[in-house]
Amino acid sequence: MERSLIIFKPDALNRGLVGTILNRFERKGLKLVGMKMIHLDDDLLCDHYSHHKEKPFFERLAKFMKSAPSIVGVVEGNNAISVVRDLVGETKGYDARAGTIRGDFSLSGQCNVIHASDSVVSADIEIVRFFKDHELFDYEKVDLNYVYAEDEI
Ligand code: FUP
Repeated sequence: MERSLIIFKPDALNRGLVGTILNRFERKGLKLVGMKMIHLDDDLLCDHYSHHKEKPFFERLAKFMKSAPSIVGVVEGNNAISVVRDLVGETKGYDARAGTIRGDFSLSGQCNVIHASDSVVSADIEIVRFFKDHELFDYEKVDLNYVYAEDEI
């Protein structure tokens, strides 16, 4: 099973959308294996957004991401990376399709409420960046046999 890092960004916290967004992942059948609140700092942001560091919007993005705490989580499931990205939608809220999280809750290219890992390689790096081993939990989710067929587990 794959794991994806998700970040509920400062706009999700300030707009009271954390529970609503988490519900989208839970009702899909994804298993929550870790979650905590953190205040992102410059070191974490430079690592996490290293691909944007030279972009003109980076300073503005960093200011936004430091403006309030975020909630980071890890969800697990079959094909979790692409499943979560599909639930999340396109980067810019005004481009994202209705029915996706960003499509339903964001109108912005910056304040787009949620981050999700974009590949297995990124997920591996991002999960280690935000979580220590003991902060991730292995447990048997009781609905497993109703979320998946026997040969999918
Ligand atoms: P995504 O993987 O969909 O989060 O998209 P990116 O990695 O390309 O972008 C990361 C974050 O940078 C976005 F969530 C918001 C911010 N961003 C901007 O503020 N302006 C832009 O033009 C592009 C991205």
